[in-house]
Amino acid sequence: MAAAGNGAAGGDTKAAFRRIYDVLKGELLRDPAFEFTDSSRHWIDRMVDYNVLGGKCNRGLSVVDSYKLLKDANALGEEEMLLASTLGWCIEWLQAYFLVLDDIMDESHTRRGQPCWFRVPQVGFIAINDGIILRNHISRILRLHFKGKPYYADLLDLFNEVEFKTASGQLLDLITTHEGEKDLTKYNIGVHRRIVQYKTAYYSFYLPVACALLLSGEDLINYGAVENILVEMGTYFQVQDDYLDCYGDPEFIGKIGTDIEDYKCSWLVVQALEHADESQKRVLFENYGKKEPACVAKVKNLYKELDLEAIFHDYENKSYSKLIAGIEAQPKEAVQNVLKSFLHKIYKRQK
Ligand code: GPP
Ligand code: MG
Ligand code: MG
Ligand code: MG
Repeated sequence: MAAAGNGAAGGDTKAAFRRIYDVLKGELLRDPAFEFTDSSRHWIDRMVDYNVLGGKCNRGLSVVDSYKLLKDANALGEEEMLLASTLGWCIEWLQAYFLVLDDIMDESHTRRGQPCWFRVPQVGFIAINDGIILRNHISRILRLHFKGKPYYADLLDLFNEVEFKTASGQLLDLITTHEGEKDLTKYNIGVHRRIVQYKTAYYSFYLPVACALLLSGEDLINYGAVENILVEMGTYFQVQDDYLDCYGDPEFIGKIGTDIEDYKCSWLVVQALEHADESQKRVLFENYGKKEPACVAKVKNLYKELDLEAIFHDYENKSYSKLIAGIEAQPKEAVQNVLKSFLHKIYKRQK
């Protein structure tokens, strides 16, 4: 059997991973549901390319890398690579589904360097149904490639559970931001933590490693401590996302930040509230959550005055040390390697 892929997320792994995308998309396009008209098949083809591709694939590739580390193998056999990559792509599909809908809810403009899918002419609210189709593609992929495996039921349960957690986090994110009830005094680090753990950490960090564990024949019940570390890592990742929303270069991160305009309970506004004096707080109360560029500029100026950049870099260093200490307390070396490899993918990321 040909060995596919070598090294953690090396070029070969990426290319082999990418090839599996074409296989999976081909299978979905051959679905009897799209036999009747070419236009429906073309729509799905374009919609899937537009929304599933173009990201960093950190989540998807982490399934492959984690599986390799858990098996302590330099390379995977063809069948193992197919299974691990397929699960990786299921997470990329899940991410595409979330992003299509999140961009509508956040009224965002760009994603991965192109207009958000719902802003593409002739798409509009069809994007909502496309989101539902992307979600259902995951169940079809899992059925086609995993039905009959001893861990099939656990996989379905895992995806369902993680989707529920993410949607619950999205709900917290959205209702905390509720129009008409703007009250910055309710924003604090505890509220922020709850939102980001649910809306980001489970699907972005726990899910890839949990998929690799199930593939290795492990029972997730024995990995509660690993779950906790991954949720912490995901929290750090979303703090970076909040930071980049304001300080990232839109050209580079591929999206224009909307957190200030959207009145989000972002890590930055929570820090600003913690460090501001009374008059600075007044600036925040008067300008946060308003669409006018002048109001956004006032908030950004205040962030500068409070040197939130330095506060963020300090947070970043401390989070890293804490995560490494937690990882090194894990009894299994292979598990330590999985967690470290994931952490090093995101530490000090710029996009
Ligand atoms: C990221 O929040 C959270 C998600 C993409 C989860 C969405 C969940 C749904 C059930 C739709 P974000 O809005 O900060 O992300 P970004 O900055 O990438 O828009
Ligand atoms: Mg959002
Ligand atoms: Mg968003
Ligand atoms: Mg964001």
